Amino acid sequence: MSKSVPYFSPSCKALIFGIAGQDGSYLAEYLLSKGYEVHGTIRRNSTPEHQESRLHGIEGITTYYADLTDTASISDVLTKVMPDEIYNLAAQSHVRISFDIPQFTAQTNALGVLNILEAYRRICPDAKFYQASSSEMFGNSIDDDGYQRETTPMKPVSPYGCAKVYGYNICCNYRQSYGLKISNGILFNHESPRRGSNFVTNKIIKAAVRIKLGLQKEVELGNIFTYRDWGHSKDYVRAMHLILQQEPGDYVVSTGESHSVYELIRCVEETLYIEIPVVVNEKFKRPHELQYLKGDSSRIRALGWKPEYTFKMLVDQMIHSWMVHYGAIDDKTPYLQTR
Ligand code: F7E
Repeated sequence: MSKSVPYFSPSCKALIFGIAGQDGSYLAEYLLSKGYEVHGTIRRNSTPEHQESRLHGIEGITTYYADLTDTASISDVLTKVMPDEIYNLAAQSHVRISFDIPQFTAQTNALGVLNILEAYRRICPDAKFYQASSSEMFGNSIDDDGYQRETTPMKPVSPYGCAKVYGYNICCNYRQSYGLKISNGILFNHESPRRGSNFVTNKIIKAAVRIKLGLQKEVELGNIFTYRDWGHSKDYVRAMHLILQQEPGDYVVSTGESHSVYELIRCVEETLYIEIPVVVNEKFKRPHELQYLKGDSSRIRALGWKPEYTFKMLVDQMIHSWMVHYGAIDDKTPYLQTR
């Protein structure tokens, strides 16, 4: 254990809002490995087979139906669990879709945070609270040295970003007003084989594997000249936990490396020895685009955190996962033999 992480009791109880998501499922595994008792909320959807698909094979977690827009469900789960640590990872997380459903996005990503905070300060105010804040809050604001950091002004360019800024600010306000142990992780893009396939990394990689296997001819994309700082979700859930072991505060979590969507396509092409024909479809463009993200994570790195996955390792792992999914290789095949 790194020096900066104080001792925490192995009987610690964690409650993860949004446990069935990419980050929720990795965080559950990570906390279980540290001896936590792990509880989490899931949201009802019409295909029960998919509801907990990322949680299959994770033993020892307890799940509850709850929704950030349903205040009674939040109070109920907090009262039942009485957690030591609360992680709010629940959100409408797709930026382009937030332009189609802006009110739902605000109700969940903005007022939903307030709903949890209000219940938490009444029911279990001694707990620590982590809020999943996002680099999308910065919009096109960049410091002179080309990075975004904790002090960079927030100028969001999407309904998603605007709602996340509210979530961030209300967390800071409740920390100051009520002395609650609330922290924000300002996470830059983070991906994995568990990423939804309508986010650009997994959409491109899934299509590339299908092209390689003769199942698809091309991929339809929006703006491929934007830049993102892509890390691995597994590295980022370690950061979430580390943040809650500190004095309450706000931390950027990023790799500090930026690649364009076009560079990602080139990297996948070179790894699979294929060409990926791209058809631009306006449907996948956003009315207002965030052009460039590169995060300075010095503050959390000073606590001993650093990413273990490189961009290429992330891409290789995601390719491998789709190759296994389509039966082209078995899961014992090493990544470098996916070609
Ligand atoms: O888009 C471009 C798109 O949807 C990345 C979420 O986790 O990270 C994520 O938000 C870039 C954008 O992620 C397509 O225009 C081109 O410039 O994978 P994405 P995102 O919008 O950056 C932040 C930090 C969050 O907090 C969010 O929750 O790729 N792009 N063509 C496309 N994007 C998608 N999805 N689909 C396309 O066809």
